[in-house]
Amino acid sequence: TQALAAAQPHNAAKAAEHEGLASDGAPMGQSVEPPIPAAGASTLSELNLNAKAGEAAAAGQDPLSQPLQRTRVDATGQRLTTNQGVPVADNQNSLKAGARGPVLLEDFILREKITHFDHERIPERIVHARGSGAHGFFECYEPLHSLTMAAPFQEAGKVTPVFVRFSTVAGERGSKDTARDVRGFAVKFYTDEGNWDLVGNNMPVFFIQDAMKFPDLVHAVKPEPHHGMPQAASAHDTFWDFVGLMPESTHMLMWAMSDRALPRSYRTMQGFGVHTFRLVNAQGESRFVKFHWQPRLGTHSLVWDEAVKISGADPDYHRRDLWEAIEAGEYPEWELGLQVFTEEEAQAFSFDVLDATKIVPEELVPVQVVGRLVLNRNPDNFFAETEQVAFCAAHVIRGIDFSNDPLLAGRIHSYVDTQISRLGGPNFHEIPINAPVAPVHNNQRDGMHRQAIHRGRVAYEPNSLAGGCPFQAGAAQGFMSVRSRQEAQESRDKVRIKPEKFADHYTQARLFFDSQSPVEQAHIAAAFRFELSKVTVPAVRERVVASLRNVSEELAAQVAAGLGMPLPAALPRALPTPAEPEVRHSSALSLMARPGEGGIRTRKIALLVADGVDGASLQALVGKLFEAGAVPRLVGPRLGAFATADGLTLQADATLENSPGFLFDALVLPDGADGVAALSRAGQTLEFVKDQFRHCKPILMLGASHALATLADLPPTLPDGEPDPGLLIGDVADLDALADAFMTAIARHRHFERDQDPPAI
Ligand code: HDE
Repeated sequence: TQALAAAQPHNAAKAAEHEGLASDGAPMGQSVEPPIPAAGASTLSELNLNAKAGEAAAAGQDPLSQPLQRTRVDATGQRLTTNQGVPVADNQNSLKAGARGPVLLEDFILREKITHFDHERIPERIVHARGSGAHGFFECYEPLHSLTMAAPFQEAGKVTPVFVRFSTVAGERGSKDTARDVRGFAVKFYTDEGNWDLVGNNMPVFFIQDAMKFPDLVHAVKPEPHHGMPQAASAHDTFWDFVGLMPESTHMLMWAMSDRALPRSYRTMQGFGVHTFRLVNAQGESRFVKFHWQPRLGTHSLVWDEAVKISGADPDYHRRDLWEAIEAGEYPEWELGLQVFTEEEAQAFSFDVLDATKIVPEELVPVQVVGRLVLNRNPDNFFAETEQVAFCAAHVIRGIDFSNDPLLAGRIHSYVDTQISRLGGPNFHEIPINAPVAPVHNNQRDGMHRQAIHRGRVAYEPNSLAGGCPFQAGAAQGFMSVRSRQEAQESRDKVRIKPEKFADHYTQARLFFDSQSPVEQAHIAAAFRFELSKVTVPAVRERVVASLRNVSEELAAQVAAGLGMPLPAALPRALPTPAEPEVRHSSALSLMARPGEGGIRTRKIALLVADGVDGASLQALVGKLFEAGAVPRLVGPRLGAFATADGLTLQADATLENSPGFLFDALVLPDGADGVAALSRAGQTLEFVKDQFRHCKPILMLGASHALATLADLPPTLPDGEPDPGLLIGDVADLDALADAFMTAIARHRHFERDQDPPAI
């Protein structure tokens, strides 16, 4: 991984920069001396030897495509200047006529500073405003020549730089990370044949089938327009009113109400391209494809009560998690999987592959793993990179093509269009984070914020004055003029209708629900109950429950009971007798199906500390957890040093106040009667223990700390009388065995055997 990391154009200088060694790296300060004009200069501006003309760009080179290094600014050792490079002597006082006199209009330094500040904000994204990004690379496992010409898949071991942005959908830019929401999973591949953006989500289906409905969907889920509430939440009348009237959203609602809407981390969620795309090979043969990202760490989610609490204590929970993992060298990793199938196979499916509310079950078309994605560098600057990155569903490269999915068609239009207002004009492709590493040559010119300085007098094609350049790539270069062979043409009458199979709104919703483990099903029912309990209009609640009867009678009954309402009649179906599905149970749809590679790397573990605890056992545990790659933290009633019963001094890393229990994946309660008594005097300790228990996380109680279990009213066994495998109680004499059992319990993530609704604690 490190060798590959070093090979990345965006990464090469990172280590040196951090150590301040970037001598030939980022220019110090903003201004860079222009190079001497090239010998043999031939244009007018080159001949007049004006130093500003610079060297002619190397043939075929896009001056904008150099690694981001070219735009990095480092002020170390530099003096303060204005934007014009004029040194600023005093950055504290404006220019006045006398010490107590009026500020002078001529103070261009003050005016420049304030004016720039006044314009610092740009519009946030219409959707997916809240997000976090990172750099990395995609590595291909095997060449896929028979499937596609796409550049990243042409050689085993080929590495393509990427920038990835994860996001929530509904909330504004400053909203919390742990909202119940779909997550965006957008990947920009800087391939040597141009940028390819795979702009996906962490759920493989969508709420609607046709782009025509997207503005309606977004207006319904965003804060209600009259009072601007609620923020980053779908639990309100307008959202449920809309989806209740759009039965096609039912399948996506099952995903959105599942724990997938509450990822533990961006690092532990899957990603999906959602639409059916095409792969096209050098012969122009195309096959359909669905894209899947599978996290190496496995899939893991929060529970709702925990997500709500985290949103208060750390609204940046996912952003921080991604940042810290990368800074620690624990590079997040996913494998790319493809489901490839032919046009003929698709014709025979019981569902329509052009319908973005349908999946292709993995049991029907297996997922073939073709490469891996590694995120190994945090951005230098949030605004310049994460905020200004512009993904676009229309950015495909040769070898990748669209299907006729009508939702995708709208996206092909929308992204470029929205960037023009968000990023202030048509030249946003020149912003460093968006500039391809492949050369860019065309006759598009000018416009707001143009940076490239195009040479010569020809800006049209065909031309003879510039030798016909830039010339059409054409078939001779292997770029086909027919992008992909299409299926047999259907009737091309102009119609505003849907294909027949789009009308089956429930078969796959049922497949999803039936494929969940009992605890996941219970969480789905609880999520519907919670969301609908926030709806104030009873008819809206009823319509949704009526629709759920078409998915699962059991689910509908549970939700109705939870809302204290009688079960309404089932909603009439658009298609009374849908086609028999090929797959009725797909274990791949359960989060439990992907436990990951095991181990406890990067899990955050709290060890409570106070004066009088047993120090040696805590120290030993910290060492073991650290060795296993976890992140142990000593949490005390305050910061600073604590004197342990056995004469050690332990420093707290965090406090019960600034780092509540729900921010950790597991908890250790220490031995030492005095220490336990001190901890129990702080009210937060019992909340800490209760939250850990309620969220089904592992707890290790050493010696005297068992008293805290009693104080917190923890049930001594599971509801069925069996011992709780996530609750480890023992004496420090058995520390080694306890530590091993604890780490095994942490590796399991949660101990849902203990999950009860309503919670016992
Ligand atoms: Fe998007 N979507 N979308 N979307 N989408 C945007 O583009 C749109 C859809 C997705 O981190 C916008 O740059 C339409 C599906 C992600 O910057 C906008 C339709 C999927 C991101 C837009 C959809 C997505 C966006 C807002 C229905 C999963 C964040 C700002 C036809 C496959 C990218 C922007 C980032 C962002 C339009 C539906 C994923 C308005 C019209 C389905 C991950 O252009």
